[in-house]
Amino acid sequence: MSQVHEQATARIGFTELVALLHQVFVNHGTSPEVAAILAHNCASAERDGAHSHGVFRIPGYLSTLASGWVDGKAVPVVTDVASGFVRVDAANGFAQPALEAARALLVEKARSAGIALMAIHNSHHFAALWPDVEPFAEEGLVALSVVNSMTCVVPHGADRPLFGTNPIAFAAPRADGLPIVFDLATSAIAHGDVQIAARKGERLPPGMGVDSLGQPTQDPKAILEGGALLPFGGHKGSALSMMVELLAAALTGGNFSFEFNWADHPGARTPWTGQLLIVIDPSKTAGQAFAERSQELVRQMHAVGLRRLPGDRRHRTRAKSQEQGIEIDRKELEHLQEIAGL
Ligand code: NDP
Ligand code: PYC
Repeated sequence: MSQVHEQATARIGFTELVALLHQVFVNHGTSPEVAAILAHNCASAERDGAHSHGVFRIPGYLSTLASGWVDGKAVPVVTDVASGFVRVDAANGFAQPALEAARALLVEKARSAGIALMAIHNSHHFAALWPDVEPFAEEGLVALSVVNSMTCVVPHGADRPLFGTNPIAFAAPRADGLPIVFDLATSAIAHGDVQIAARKGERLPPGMGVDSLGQPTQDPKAILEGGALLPFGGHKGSALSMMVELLAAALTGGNFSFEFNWADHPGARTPWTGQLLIVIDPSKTAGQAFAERSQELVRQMHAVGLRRLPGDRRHRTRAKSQEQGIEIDRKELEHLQEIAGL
């Protein structure tokens, strides 16, 4: 007797996934404008295989919206502070619509002054950071962004958690290829990946976190249930994480990762913090030469044997998704269709 097994995964086009997620967000309390930005962001992560911040995040977005912790209809307030400084109050909404609201002004300032920064506060960032910087490099600019999250990382040499997972993302144009982009948590592993490992019943590599007694553990559940993460690279990652707290919170006017209390909002998942972006116009120093110098650096890296640049895996996955559709867990897709009301 032949048995028909249902495929565990399905494929969906990027535009279709964006439309689906847009409907999900609108059905759960965001404005159509915010939904469009979040849907594009989340679908981009899924398309590029950035799974810890793709559709895996949807339940977290929806529970945080339902809890009233974040305003899904917030309208950001942009202030033109100085020749190289834009401030955005995200009005307790998501960070990406705040970035979008002031993006054109930031680029105009960077092109005029050579450098400009955007300080976003009163914002919730629940996504990968590379989508915030990569588009700047695609238009010839260098961009750096940092965002702080929620207390779950023990500073190097300390006993208890204080820092967030605090990612840093960087993007630079290069002459004959895709921009150079990296995006990394300053914790040894992103919180999202710990959740995914716990869900799959997998153990983590050594050195990622500690249990509730402060003892090293490879059990993701022990980290999530009263334990904590460690910074990557000991004192070095810890210093970078501290820098992110200073730039993303102290400088922007946002909360430090330890400063907000979501206990009164059961279901809240999104860190209420800040984000800093610095954008540089390299044509001010080197004309077109910067992108050529980037290309030369990459060439030399390859010449000494490097096979994988940061971003390569993501762009390979993107190309495959564009050719074959985005591969997504079938049950997850059916659930999204259900909550989108399709
Ligand atoms: P990874 O450790 O998976 O990757 C970090 C960077 O290194 C990526 O640019 C990646 O490129 C690159 N990379 C990975 N492995 C290699 C390798 N062997 N050789 C060369 N380059 C490599 O990311 P993290 O786990 O640190 O972070 C995951 C995501 O979580 C990020 O997008 C981050 O923004 C997000 N995050 C968001 C937070 C928030 O508050 N919003 C908080 C913390 C994390 P590639 O992508 O091509 O693999
Ligand atoms: O994966 O560490 C993480 C994270 C925190 C907030 C959003 N993502």
